[in-house]
Amino acid sequence: MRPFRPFPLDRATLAPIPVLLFLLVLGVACSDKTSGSSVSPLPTANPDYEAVRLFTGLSSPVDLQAPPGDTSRVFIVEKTGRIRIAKHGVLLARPFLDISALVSTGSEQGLLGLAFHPSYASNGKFFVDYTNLAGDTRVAAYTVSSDPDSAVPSGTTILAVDQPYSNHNGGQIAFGPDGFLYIGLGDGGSGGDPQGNGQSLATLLGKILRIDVDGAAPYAVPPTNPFVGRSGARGEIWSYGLRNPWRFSFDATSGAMWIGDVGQDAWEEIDVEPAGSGGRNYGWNRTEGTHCYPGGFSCDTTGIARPLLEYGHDAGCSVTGGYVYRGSALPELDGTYFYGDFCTGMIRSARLVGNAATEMQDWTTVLRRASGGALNQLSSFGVDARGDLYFLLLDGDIYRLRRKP
Ligand SMILES: [Ca+2]
Ligand SMILES: [Ca+2]
Repeated sequence: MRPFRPFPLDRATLAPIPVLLFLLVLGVACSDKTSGSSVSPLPTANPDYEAVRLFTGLSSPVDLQAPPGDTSRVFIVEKTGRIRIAKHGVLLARPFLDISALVSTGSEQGLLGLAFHPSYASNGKFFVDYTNLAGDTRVAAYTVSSDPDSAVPSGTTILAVDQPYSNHNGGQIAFGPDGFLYIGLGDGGSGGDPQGNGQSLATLLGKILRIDVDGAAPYAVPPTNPFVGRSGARGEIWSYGLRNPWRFSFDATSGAMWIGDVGQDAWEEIDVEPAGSGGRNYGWNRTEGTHCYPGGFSCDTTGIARPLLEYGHDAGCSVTGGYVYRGSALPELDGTYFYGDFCTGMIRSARLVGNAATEMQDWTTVLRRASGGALNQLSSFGVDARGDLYFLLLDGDIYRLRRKP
C-alpha cells in the first residue's frame, strides 16, 4: 500500500497538482495509441445545453441527495464530514449534520454517502456511510431534529465493516424501489484485490449489499436475498465481483440499478442490472471490464455478468457512475443515463434499449465550458426531487444541467 492515493484515483502516488501533470502526460503519451478501441469519438451533445454553476466553496462534495418529494432543498455531502443544505438555491451556512470528528478523510476515506428513508417525511430517518477514525466503514442511522434544517447530532451504527486498506471503500447507499437499503462496498483496497474479496461470498467487501432497516434492529436480512441460507455466504450480499462501485443508482422509472465500477489499470465499466436481479457476479478480479484480469487471452468467465459499457484508460482512469435522467424539465432526455470520469472530467450518456446501449453522446464540453476548461475531478452526479441533474466536482463546485435560456 502506498502512503497517499488521490481520491479515488489509486494508481499513482501523487499529490493533487502532480496528478494533473500526470494526466496531461498520460494524454500525450496515449494520443497515438491504436489499441484500446474506446478512442472513437462520440457525438457531442446538442449545443443548446449548458452547465450552470450553482454552488462553490464546498469542502470536497461527493454526494447530493434530496428527501423524496422535497423540491425546495438539496443535501450535499462533504467528504470532510458535513452535510450541507441548499434551500431554494441558497447554501445554508449551518450544516444539517457535522460528524467530522468521527471521520477519517485521507485518500478515498471520508463521509461518502447519504440516503433518505423512503418515509423520511413522516419518520425523519436518514443514513450515512463513512470511514471511521480507525479507517473502517460505518453505516449509521440518524434522524432529523424538530428543526427540519438540522439533524440530531448523534446516530447509531447499523453496519460495521473492517477495511484492510485505505482505498476502495465504496460509499454509495441508496434505497431501492423495494424499500430496502443497498450499500456499495469496494474490494477493501490495495491493488488487484490481493485478498480475493470480490469473488468471495464470505466477506461483505467487493459487494453491493441489500438490508431491511425496518425489519429489525439494527437491520434484517431480507429472506429473498440471493445467498440467504447458503453455507459460508453472507446473507446481506445482493451482488458480488465488484472492485469499487463508487457510485450506483436506481432508475426511478424502471427500477434498474446502474453501477459504475472503477477499474484497475485499463478498463472502466458501467453495469446495468434489471430490477430485482440479485445474485449477479460482476467479475472482479477475474475480469476488468470485458477483459481478463490481469491480462492474457483467456480466463474463466463462466457466470460473469458483462458490463453494458466500458472505456479504456485513454479516456480516463476512474469511472463515476451517475443517474438515469427522469426529470420533467428536459423531457427529450428521459431515460438517458449520465456517467463520467473522475480524472478527466469526461461526461457521457447512453440510453438502454433492450440489452444494448444506444444514442451515446459526449457531454464533456458542456462542463468544460462552464468550468473554464480545467481538468476536473468529477466526484459524483446528483438528482434532486424534481429529477434535475447535477455535476459535483471535488474542488468544491456544483453545477446543474439545463437548456440554455
Ligand atoms: Ca478500503
Ligand atoms: Ca466487472
